[in-house]
Amino acid sequence: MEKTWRWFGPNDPITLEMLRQIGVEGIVTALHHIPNGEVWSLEEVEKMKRFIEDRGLRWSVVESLPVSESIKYGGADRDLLIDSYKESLRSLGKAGVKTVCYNFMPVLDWARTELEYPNADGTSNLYFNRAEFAYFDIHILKRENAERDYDGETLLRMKEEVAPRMDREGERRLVDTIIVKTQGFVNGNISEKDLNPVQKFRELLKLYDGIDADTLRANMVYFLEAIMPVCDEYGINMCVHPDDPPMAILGLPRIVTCDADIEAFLEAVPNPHNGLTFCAGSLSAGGHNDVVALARKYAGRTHFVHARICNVLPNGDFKESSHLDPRLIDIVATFEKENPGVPMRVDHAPLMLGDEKMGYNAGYSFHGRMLALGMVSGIMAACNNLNISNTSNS
Ligand code: DNO
Repeated sequence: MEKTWRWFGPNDPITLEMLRQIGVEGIVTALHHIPNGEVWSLEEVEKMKRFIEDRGLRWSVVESLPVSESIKYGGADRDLLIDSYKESLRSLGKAGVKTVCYNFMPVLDWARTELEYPNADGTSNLYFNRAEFAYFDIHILKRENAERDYDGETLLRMKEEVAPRMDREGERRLVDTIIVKTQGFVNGNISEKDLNPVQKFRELLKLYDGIDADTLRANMVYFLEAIMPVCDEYGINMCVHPDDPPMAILGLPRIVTCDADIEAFLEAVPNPHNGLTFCAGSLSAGGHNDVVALARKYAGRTHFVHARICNVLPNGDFKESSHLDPRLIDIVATFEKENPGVPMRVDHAPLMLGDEKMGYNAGYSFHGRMLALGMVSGIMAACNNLNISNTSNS
């Protein structure tokens, strides 16, 4: 796999010069300064590409070219927004940047309740506490009938463990984590500048009143069919990011959560440019997914790999596991065998050795990711040098 790294542009405190020193080959980035829905001009794309190439690297993947909410819920202006999307794809195609990651998650991109969950060794990780999430949904967002979406055990834990320790500061922190810090830098719906993020979030949720999974799926197919001719013309590979976590949340439909979902969108638009971002971490956050088997099944339709993996606890909480988790070793071996040229980036590594003081975007530490990249590079080298490969499926 090509070793890539998510870099947030010229203002990222982690510089391209630093990345060259640690063995990064390709850059994953976006034109973060352009608001969602606006066209990425050829000039802007080329400027970013030059910036990267002048420093001895290449722009391998766009993460993300965001899909506007209106395209997802099928708003009146969706065709106009799809036209802008196609225009941005043309700019990327002309500049030769040909792998584009996006997602089709309504409103909320990825969800965590804690950004610095302490590990025994002094590092910290991202964590999803189901009972805290239920508290956010039921007591902060006050979503109608929200209780119905949680099992009895989670509701009990919310009442007995979470509610007694929640105060104004705890609630503020939860809101900040769930809808500001994890979202601000990835999807643009809510930013640090919003004074009342909860109210804004409620309004965003309302856009999806009456939109079920089938409608969302039809809207995704509509979008993909509209953009495929541009992808064919320029050889652009689209790769949808799985839903994180891979299940319906906050009453919103989610449609890239499991084997059947992946099969459905690949079959609905059977064009090789319609593919998957194999985010092992997102898929493994649902106990229903056998992520190792999914890698074997979909390696050929994968255009981009996110290397990380989660452990789901018996109560439904999940946390990031080590990049040396045996499942991840198996997945890396699969891709090295089945799709060796695919770009791969490590993801959601721990905060360690001073990372926590640097104000990095949540999940995007330097030392933690550097260590993770070292681990994954080691797995790759072992697979290739010792000729270890997954033979169980061949
Ligand atoms: C979180 C990321 C996601 C991802 C988008 C792709 O850390 O993996 O935000 O970039 O869903 O569109």
